[in-house]
Amino acid sequence: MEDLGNVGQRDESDLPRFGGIATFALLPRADQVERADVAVVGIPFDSGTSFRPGARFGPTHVREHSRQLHPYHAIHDTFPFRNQQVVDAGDFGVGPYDIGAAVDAIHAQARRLTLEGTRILALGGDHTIALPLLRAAAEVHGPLAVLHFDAHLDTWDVLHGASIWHGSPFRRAADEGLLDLEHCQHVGIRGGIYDPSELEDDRRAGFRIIRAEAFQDHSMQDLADRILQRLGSGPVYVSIDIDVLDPAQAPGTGTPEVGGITTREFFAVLRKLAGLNIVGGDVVEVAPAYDHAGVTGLAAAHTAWELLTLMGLTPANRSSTSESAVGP
Ligand SMILES: [Mn+2]
Repeated sequence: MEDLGNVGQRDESDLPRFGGIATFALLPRADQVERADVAVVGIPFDSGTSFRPGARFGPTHVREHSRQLHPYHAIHDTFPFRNQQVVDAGDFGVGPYDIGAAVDAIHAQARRLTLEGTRILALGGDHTIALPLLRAAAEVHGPLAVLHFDAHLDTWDVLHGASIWHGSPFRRAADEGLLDLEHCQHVGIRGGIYDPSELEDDRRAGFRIIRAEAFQDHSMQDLADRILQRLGSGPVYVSIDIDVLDPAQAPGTGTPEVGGITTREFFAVLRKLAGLNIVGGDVVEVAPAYDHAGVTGLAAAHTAWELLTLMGLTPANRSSTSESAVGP
């Protein structure tokens, strides 16, 4: 592989992986390199949560459990930190009291990065943060195909008088014209709904649904093929709510739902999605107070690494890097 001069993970010979301050995957900080293709940012905000709070502590928890992520991805035969410059850009500044002000603050900080050509992988935070991130990404790329892994639809309208909360980001995004309504896909849905009209609303917001039960009835290849067909070749935003996983594999989250998918199923499908034009993404809803032995932190950190790997295999990145960087 051609040496692109990108700075990768901290050298282990100086300090073991368990020592030192934890940037995501022990990657350089944004201020340690000249430019970034992808910035991992933490967004410590959970005031849009409808049930158990605590996702504001997610970014720190995920970083702490990302120390064991390695430089080589064996399935894709690629080095995700070598074919693109990935940095940890720290946390966005965001206050907990005013959801509207917080969303504006996240948008302003995300916009600064996206206008520089840096793609964002955000660590939440609750799912509210997807709305300002979608606004920033759509401003650069136009309407987005959203690939959304979650136990819940998150296309609901108003709750307790709030139109912006962690159950509404994709409804608001559709209303604002940020989504490509022909190319959005939910995966892993199984949460409770009050009325079938919610499913009609969801369809109008541009989504089709692969429920969690489909992982029992279909092969991983079939599911990946359906996803790829639905998303198409335009710009894709990947939003991952850690509650898509079964609570046995990710207990540390705000609105757990039993009957979820496993990390093995999840990664099997994710790894069949190379070639998508991923322009941004998030891993949200990690609430460490409900975690045990770092199980959720590890799942989220590894999920972010899988997503970063896919971002390194996007068509734009492939054309600007060596041919040998391309995985299967
Ligand atoms: Mn969600």
